[in-house]
Amino acid sequence: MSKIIILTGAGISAESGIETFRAEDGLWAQHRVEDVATPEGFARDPNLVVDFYNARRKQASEVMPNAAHKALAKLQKDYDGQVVIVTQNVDDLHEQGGASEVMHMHGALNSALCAACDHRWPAPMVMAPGDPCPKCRAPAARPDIVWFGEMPYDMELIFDHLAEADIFAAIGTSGNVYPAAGFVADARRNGAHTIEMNLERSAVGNQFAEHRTGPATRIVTDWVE
Ligand code: BJW
Repeated sequence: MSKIIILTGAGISAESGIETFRAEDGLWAQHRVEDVATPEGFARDPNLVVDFYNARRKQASEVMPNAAHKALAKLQKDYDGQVVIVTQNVDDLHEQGGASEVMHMHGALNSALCAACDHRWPAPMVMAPGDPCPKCRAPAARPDIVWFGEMPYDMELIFDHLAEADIFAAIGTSGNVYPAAGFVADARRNGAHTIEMNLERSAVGNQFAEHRTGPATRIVTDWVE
C-alpha cells in the first residue's frame, strides 16, 4: 500500500475565510514580519505580537473547515495509517474537518507555550504576554508559534516520513519558507511521486512531477475521489 505525505499551507484554508500570508492583500501586506513573527519582535513588543495572534485566534474560531480539509480527512480514514498530514497552518481546520493525526510544524493558535520551561497548555481566546505558566509559574507565556529563526516542530519525524513516502503532495503553499519548501526535493530524492496543488505554480513548482491547478476545494476533492 502506498504511503502518502501531504504538506498543506495557508491556501487550503483560504476558501474557509482565513487570509494567506503572501497574497497582495495578505497578512504580510498588513503587518511587518520582523515585528510579529520573529523572537526579536516578541522581545521588543510582546503586546503587539500577542494582539496579532489573539486576532488570528478569533478569526480562526469563526470559520469552518472546507471541502478540501474534509477530503483529506476522508483519505486518511480510507487509507488507515498510510496518510500523514503535515501542516504549516496554525488553525485547526484539518482536525475540525475530521483528520485524526495532523503534525503542526509551525505551531498552533490554540496552544500556549512557556518560554521558561517549554510546557504547553490550551491557549485562552485572549492571551496576555507574561501570563503565568501553569506548570513552573514563570510569567513567561507566549503564543505556541514557530517564528522565523526558530526550529519547526517534529522535524525528525517528518524527515522519517518523507524517507518512506511513495507520494508527496503539497497543497496551497507558496514554497517560500524552509524547511517545508525543501520537502519536495527530499521526497523526490527518496523516489516519491510529487504533486503540487495550487492556484498557481509555487516558488519550487518546477521540482514537482505533477501539477493540479485551481482552488483547493475543487482540486483536492477531485484528487481524492
Ligand atoms: C491557494 C488558494 C486556494 C491561495 N487553493 N491554493 C535563506 C534561504 C533559505 C532559508 C532561509 C534563509 N534565510 C532564513 C531562512 C530560514 C527561514 C526561511 O525559510 N526564510 C525564508 C523567508 C527565506 N525559515 C525559518 O526560519 C524556519 N526555521 C528554520 O529554518 O529553522 C532551522 C532549520 C534548519 C534545518 C532543518 C530545520 C530547520 C521557521 C519558519 C517559520 C515560519 N513561520 C510563519 C509564521 C508563523 C505561523 C503563523 O503566524 O501563522 O509560518 S511565516 C508564514 O509562512 C507561516 C506559514 O506557515 C509560512 C508558509 O506560508 P504558506 O502557507 O506557504 O502561505 P503563503 O501565503 O505564502 O502561500 C499561500 C499559497 O496558497 C500561495 O501559493 C497561493 O497561490 C495558494 N492559494 N488560495 C489553492 N483557494
